[in-house]
Amino acid sequence: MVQTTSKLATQPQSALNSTPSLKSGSKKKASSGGCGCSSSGQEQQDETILKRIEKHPCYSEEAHHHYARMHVAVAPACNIQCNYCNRKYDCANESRPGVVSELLTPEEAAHKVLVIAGKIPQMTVLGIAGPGDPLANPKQTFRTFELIADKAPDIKLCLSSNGLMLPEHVDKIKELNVDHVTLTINMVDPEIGTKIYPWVRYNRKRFKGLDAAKILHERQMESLDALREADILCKVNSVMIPGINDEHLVEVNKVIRSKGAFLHNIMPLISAPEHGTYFGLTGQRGPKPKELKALQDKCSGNMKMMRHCRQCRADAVGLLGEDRSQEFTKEKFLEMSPEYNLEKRQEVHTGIQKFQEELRKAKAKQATPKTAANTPKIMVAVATKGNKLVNQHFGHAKEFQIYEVDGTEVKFVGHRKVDHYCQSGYGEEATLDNIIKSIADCKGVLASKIGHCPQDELRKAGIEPFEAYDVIDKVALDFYQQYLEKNALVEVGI
Ligand code: CLF
Ligand code: SF4
Repeated sequence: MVQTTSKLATQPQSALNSTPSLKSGSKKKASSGGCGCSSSGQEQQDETILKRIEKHPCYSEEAHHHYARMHVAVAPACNIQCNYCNRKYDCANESRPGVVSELLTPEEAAHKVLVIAGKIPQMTVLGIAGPGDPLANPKQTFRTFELIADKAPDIKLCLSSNGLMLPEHVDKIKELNVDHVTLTINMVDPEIGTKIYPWVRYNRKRFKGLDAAKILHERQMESLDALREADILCKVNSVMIPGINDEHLVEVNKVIRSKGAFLHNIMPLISAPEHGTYFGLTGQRGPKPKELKALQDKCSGNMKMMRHCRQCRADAVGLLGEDRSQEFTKEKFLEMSPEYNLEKRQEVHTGIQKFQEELRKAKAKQATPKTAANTPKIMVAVATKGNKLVNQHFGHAKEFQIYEVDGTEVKFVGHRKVDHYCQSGYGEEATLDNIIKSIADCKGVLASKIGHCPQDELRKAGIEPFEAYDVIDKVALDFYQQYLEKNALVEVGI
């Protein structure tokens, strides 16, 4: 076992909350364009887009380690029926099924945002994602955005919709400066749509079967066009439903790409009888992590894939991997005073940016480990509280981030939710079994501390425990080197 600690890793919180000590004198690397020209229009465009997403934890994988989002549940109604939703719970197009959020008025929502903007200055994005469809509730949705844009101008506004009513509202969305819109598109073939959507309400009429799916499909395609024309960044969520649209999502990916979508988020169907949904009651299964990854890999050559989605609730608060919504229930936040302070927030964001710069420099300095010619790709599970660091005890992790490592590159590929092992100071055997099952495809688990008992059990399952407190990339590469040596894949002296 190796214990590593760098200067960078010892000061993440100070870097977030005060002016960091390292100078940021390095020149920005030109992004790699195919022609090698450093000032092409394409590069300028890339830079502009990077600027637009750099603080959005869903649109930028990098940002999700440092910045938080919050949702306000102001939109109860919906205009379609999805077979994975029973309308008692939050919209399953952006949420984990089975969750009920507290409904707010736009004024209550604005108060909540101003409270949280002060308490969690890393919160940079306000999303409206339910509990129904935001654009089936345009009055509440737009009133909330207006109030926030007026009182908290540095908070980015984000919207998620099934797309049925988006073409009518795209001008208003643009006018309010909502720069990020998510559409949930599960099919581009209405025949497949009939297996997902039993009905759609459009122009005050309810349509069923193929008619319903055709209307939804046409409106979703119009929505993609409208968002592209309005230069609004569009992410597409697709729910992967094995046996229904799993193979078809490759076609969906091609179509949305051709229509200018920026990012594709293929999410697993979560289906259980207790959710009372059609799919839950008929035994429709969700995909296994391996199946989901295989599909994401298949689509990744075509466009940017989102792999860090946490299927959050309609009143989610915090970093994507944490849920702080219970700290801000209606009862609690109505008693709190708004502490929004633009200057303080900007100070914290500058601290985060400097810390990110330090991380980039540390990564650039890092020597590439010695590797043999055909080194294998392996997966590792990481316990982290954020900041892109291995900085959490194994027993405290409620999820593990999963990285693919090949000796030179450390790539985030997903996460696995678990019950944390350490309950009131004691390890739970059954919980450990479940954790081991959920990370069974990983060769190592990286955490700041791992108890003796779980270490033994992890080893028995072929998962090597590795203790460190440092930048994830560095620890993963250190582990990889040890893994290769142990498996005699490195030729001595090369
Ligand atoms: Fe919310 Fe969605 Fe905006 Fe993000 S969530 S409205 S784009 S601010 Fe993000 Fe949550 Fe996944 Fe959605 S992790 S469910 S993708
Ligand atoms: Fe449920 Fe969302 Fe589908 Fe409406 S769009 S039925 S709220 S999952």
